[in-house]
Amino acid sequence: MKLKELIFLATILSLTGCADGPTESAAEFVGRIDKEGTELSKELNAAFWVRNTYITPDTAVLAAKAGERGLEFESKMVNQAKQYKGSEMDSMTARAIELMLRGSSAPAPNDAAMRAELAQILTDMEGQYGAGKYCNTEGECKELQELEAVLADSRDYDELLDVWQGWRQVSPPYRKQYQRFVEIANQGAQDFGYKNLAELWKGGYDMDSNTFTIEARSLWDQVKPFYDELHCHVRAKLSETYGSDKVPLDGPIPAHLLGNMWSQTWDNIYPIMEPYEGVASLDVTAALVEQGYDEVQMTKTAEGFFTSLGLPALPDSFYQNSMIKKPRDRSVVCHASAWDIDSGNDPRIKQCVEINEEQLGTLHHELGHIYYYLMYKNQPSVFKGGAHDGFHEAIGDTIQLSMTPSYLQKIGLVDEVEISYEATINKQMKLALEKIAFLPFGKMIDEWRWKVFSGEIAAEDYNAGWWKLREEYQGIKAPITRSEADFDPGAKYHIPGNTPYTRYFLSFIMQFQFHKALCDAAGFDGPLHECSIYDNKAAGEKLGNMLAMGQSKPWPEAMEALTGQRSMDGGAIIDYFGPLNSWLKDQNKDRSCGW
Ligand code: X8Z
Ligand code: ZN
Repeated sequence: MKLKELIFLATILSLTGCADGPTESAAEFVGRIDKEGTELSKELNAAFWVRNTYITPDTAVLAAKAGERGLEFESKMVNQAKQYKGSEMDSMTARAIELMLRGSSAPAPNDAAMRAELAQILTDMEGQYGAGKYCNTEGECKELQELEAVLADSRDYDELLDVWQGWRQVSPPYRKQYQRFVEIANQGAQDFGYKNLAELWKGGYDMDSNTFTIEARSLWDQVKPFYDELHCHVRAKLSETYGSDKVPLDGPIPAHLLGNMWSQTWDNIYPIMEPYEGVASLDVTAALVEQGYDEVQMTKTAEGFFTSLGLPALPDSFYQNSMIKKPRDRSVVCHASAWDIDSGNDPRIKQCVEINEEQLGTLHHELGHIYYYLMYKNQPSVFKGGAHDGFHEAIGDTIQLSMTPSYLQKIGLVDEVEISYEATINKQMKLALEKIAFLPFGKMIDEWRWKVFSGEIAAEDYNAGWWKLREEYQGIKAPITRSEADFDPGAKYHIPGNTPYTRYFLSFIMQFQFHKALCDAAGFDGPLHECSIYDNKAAGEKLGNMLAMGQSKPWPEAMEALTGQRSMDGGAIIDYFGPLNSWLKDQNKDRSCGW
């Protein structure tokens, strides 16, 4: 090395403090990051919020710049945190440093130009998705929510196909950017000390990444036989509806017939699947519309469940600052989200609320995030987070499992509650089409990304790799020929939005575990699917105490505080659906299942 280079290196080292070791104690470092991080995140959130609720070239500039500053902060923080590895410190400081070293979903590379490019790409991809539209040959244009409504309600094979392929035209323009994102974020992961971004993502669960992979796989193995029964029955019914030339009885199901743009939940085709016609058909959407619910009332209904448990009312600022109605005059990112702005003092949701049952469910989901924010508000900023990301996703959904017919009757959304075997099977079918159908989808998205990040799926094979996993896990297939000119993974929000997805798979399993534990706490004695914890303060206290822990402790401790178990377990979801599982086995006994 030449003298000039040596001097340069020495200057850099002394600037970053590497040459002499850390200049502050580990506890002082954590305290300083807490303070600086809180300040910075307030500012960055402001920029990202405006970007998400007002997509223009100007807000892209603001958000990308903010993102760049966030990445710079992260990069410095991680490089400093590394210096404390192996030093003596109290357990709380050690936990804080461990969490810092985990990095984020798009970890910052050491190189400043790469950080700028990363922030730019992420801002741009999310914006393109958010502003996406499909204009058909007649020149009629539809936004995502309108296209989703066609997928949900139409039973016309060709019309479904048109919107299915139409929405997928949004993503090829950012396929190249995604490829570049993978390169840069992998560099970030390596700068943090991981092999690649997949290893970093899998490293966020208080166990080594291999153990986590095995754990997630074994949860899937636990529930797969039930999924296979559901798939078999749904395929048979769709074959009756569309004909066996369109839906052959021995292969995967065409992906546009399942009532959802991504075939991730299938409850929209419940009318085709209803086991006992007309029994206990609860039309919550009709009740909401008839009773003139608006967006605020829908949100207050969801809030009412949380407060019935003894959790606090939402602050006034929540209603003032949230976006719960789709603006008419501009593009926004409609994909629902919850925001912890100003460290628990200004929580907000962003959702293009429509007056229907599904959106009421999503409001509960989002408020689950909001109540987590409120309950861990007094933790230091590094501990503000779910015990793991699946916990954060599971809270609102756990509450939804308590929205039983009796609860809906209590709040005036259904007239009378029918109690019979047939009513139970119908109710379980509707829920299984949402919760069980989702499981392989929840699992495969990150299977794809893990392979993309590790290089097992090459950039030239993004689309083929995607459909291979769609078929393997979900037993579905693309309804028309796809090629590498397409970028079908990119037509799902979480890919351009870069939100890890295994969290939802875990959540869909754990929410039944949580529901069971809360029903026990409430002293409920009966079949799990009949339990509602509405108005029960004992259950609320148990939930609130777990939420208040944030991520201050490894997740098995939070799990134990709530359920008494220290691991994730698919037993509760299988138990819950016991009656439907037997019913499906009986229906399928003369069918040949599998694909
Ligand atoms: O993205 C979400 C939430 C926001 S965290 C609306 N969900 C996943 C999805 O829509 O794909 C909730 C369930 C799965
Ligand atoms: Zn969520």
